[in-house]
Amino acid sequence: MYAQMVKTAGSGVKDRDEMSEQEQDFQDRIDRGEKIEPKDWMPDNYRITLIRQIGQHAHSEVVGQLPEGNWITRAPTLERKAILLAKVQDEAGHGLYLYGAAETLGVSRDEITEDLLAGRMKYSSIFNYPTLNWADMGAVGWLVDGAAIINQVALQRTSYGPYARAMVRICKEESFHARQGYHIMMKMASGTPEQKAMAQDALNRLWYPVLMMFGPSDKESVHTAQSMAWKIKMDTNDELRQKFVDQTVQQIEYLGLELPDPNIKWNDETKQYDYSDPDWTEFFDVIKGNGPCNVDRMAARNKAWDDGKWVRDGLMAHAEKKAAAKVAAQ
Ligand code: FAQ
Repeated sequence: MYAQMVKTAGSGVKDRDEMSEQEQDFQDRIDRGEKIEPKDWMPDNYRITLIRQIGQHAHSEVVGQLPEGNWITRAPTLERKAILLAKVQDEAGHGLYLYGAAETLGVSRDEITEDLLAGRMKYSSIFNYPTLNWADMGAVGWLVDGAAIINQVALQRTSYGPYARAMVRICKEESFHARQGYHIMMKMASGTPEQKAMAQDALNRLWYPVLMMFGPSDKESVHTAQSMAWKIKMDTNDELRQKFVDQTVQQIEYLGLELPDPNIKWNDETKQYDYSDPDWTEFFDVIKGNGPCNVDRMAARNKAWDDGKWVRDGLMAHAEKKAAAKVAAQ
């Protein structure tokens, strides 16, 4: 459905004189900072861009449960197990808020899930990397949720009302997620030499994949110009990535760990840290399906979808039976 809509839509940022009167009015509303609501008129491409971004965001929350869910049974203490369980459950909730926001745009959750399972929609590249040990639970919470927060705090001001409102609650929960991750890192970095080495290794392995979460460099980003004109995105990919680096370097230093990139250096002129770009060839390869865990992640999502069919069918049959009984009673 979403994929069909994309095929029929045009693309490219329009100059004002190329816009219809209706499109100009719409752009004026955006420029005034008004929120767009589900029943308001909107250009087809605005709707499609939102379905793509919100849908992919929802899929990321759900697929994102897999690398951490894998560690629930192996958490080192009961307290850590309870925290991780609550966090992973929150991610399912985030998926639900976001699928709900996408549904206000005229697609059903089933349709976009089928688009994901058929490879027509993406989810965040980061979840195609493995979580090898307990230190990775710290690094995921700290870095992955930390990166997600930087992106999502800005999205609380996005122009589409249901998406912006979903982000408010999600950001509150994400901040708990990032803190529990950083707490694991603090414990490990101040633990035995072996624990500190595990924390360093997790940081080193996840650093570049986390930088990739913000998307390709601004030069390579296809959607940024139009999405920013419509305030679907509030900052460019590189701006958010820089914010993340500037915030995280000091956290790494506080932990007493080594910087994962020898080129990270404070730049007195720009008042921000210089850093090395991730390997963009690897990024494009991962989003094409060739990352270390893409096959496993999609197999897990397909299995969950197939195994859940009897539940969905049962609920539908029950709803139909109830509706028929109501009609018969009238
Ligand atoms: N992974 O033109 P752009 C989380 C694709 S939530 C995969 O720059 P755009 C919480 C992009 O879709 C993490 N694909 O695209 C959590 C496009 O391809 P398309 C998810 C990527 O949309 C924590 C193409 O590349 N967050 O982690 C990625 O303007 C722990 C060109 O790129 C969101 O989704 C990528 N990293 O900017 C859960 C936030 N980057 O669609 C569990 C909302 C780019 O044309 C555990 N999304 N692509 O086929 C956004 O802000 C934007 O969509 C960006 C990408 C910034 C991700």
